[in-house]
Amino acid sequence: MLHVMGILNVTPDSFSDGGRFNGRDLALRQALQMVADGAHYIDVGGESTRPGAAAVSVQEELDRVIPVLELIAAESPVALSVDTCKAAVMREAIKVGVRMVNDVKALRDDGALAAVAESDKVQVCLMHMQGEPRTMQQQPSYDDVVAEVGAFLAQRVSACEQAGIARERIFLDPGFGFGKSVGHNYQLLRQLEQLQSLGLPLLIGLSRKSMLGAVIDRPVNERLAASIAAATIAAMKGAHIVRVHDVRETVDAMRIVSATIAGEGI
Ligand code: 7PJ
Repeated sequence: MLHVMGILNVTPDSFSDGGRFNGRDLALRQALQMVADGAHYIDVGGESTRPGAAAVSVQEELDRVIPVLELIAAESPVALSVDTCKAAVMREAIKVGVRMVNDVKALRDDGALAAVAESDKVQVCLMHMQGEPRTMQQQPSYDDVVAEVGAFLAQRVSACEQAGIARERIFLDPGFGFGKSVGHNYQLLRQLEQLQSLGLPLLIGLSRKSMLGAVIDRPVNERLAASIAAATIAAMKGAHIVRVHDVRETVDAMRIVSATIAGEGI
C-alpha cells in the first residue's frame, strides 16, 4: 500500500555525459539498483525544475528520456513514471508504456491534458506550484497555504475529469519547495491529512529538499536522515507514494510505517 518512487534524473548535470551512451548505461544501472532496493516506481526526468535551471527543448528532452525509459522497460517490469510538463514527451513515454505521468505543472501546459486523456489507463500526478520554476522562490505568498493548494488541486482534478481522465487514475501532490517558503512547506507537512479530504491518493516529494537543509544546515548530499524523517512523517499522515533518491533506506522506513499502521509484515 505504501509505495516508494525512485528518482532518476537524466539531465546532463546528473550524468557526466547525460543523453549519450555512457549516460544512458549509468542511468539504466541506477534504475536497476533502485528496483533491487525495492522501488515500486522509477520516475525518469530530463528537465531540471530547480529555480534558475535552463529550459530544455522538446527534442532534447525526448532524446534524454525516451531511450532511458525503453532501456529500463526492456530489463525490468517495474512501473515507470515520466517527470515532464511537455505533451510530446508524455505521448512518447505513454507509447513506451509508462504507468504514470508526473507533471509539476498539473497538465496546464498546451496539449498536456489531451495527451494524458488519449490513454485510457495511464496514471497522472497533479502537483501544485505557485508561479514558474525560474522565479517561484522569489516571493511565495499565501493567505492559507493548505486551503489554496487544496483548491488548486481540486480545480485541476475537475479539468482532468472534464477532459475524460477518470478520478481513479489521479494522484495529488502539494509540491514541496515549488513556490513555497520554508514555513509554508512545514505547514503543508503538518496539515497533510487535510489534503486527504480531496479523496485521492497523495504522492509526496521531500527527499533532500531545501526545507530540510534550512533546519539541519547540511548540504544536499548529507540530508538522508532528514529525508527519511520527512518521508516517515508524510507516510504517517497518509501519503501513498514517496518520491525519493535513497530507495533502500526509504523502503526500510516505509516497511516500519506499514507494520505500525496496518500490521503488515509482522
Ligand atoms: C517533485 C517532482 C515533487 C513531484 C521534483 C526535486 C525537485 N514531482 N519533481 N513532486 N520534485 N510529483 O526532486 O528535488 O515534489 S524535482
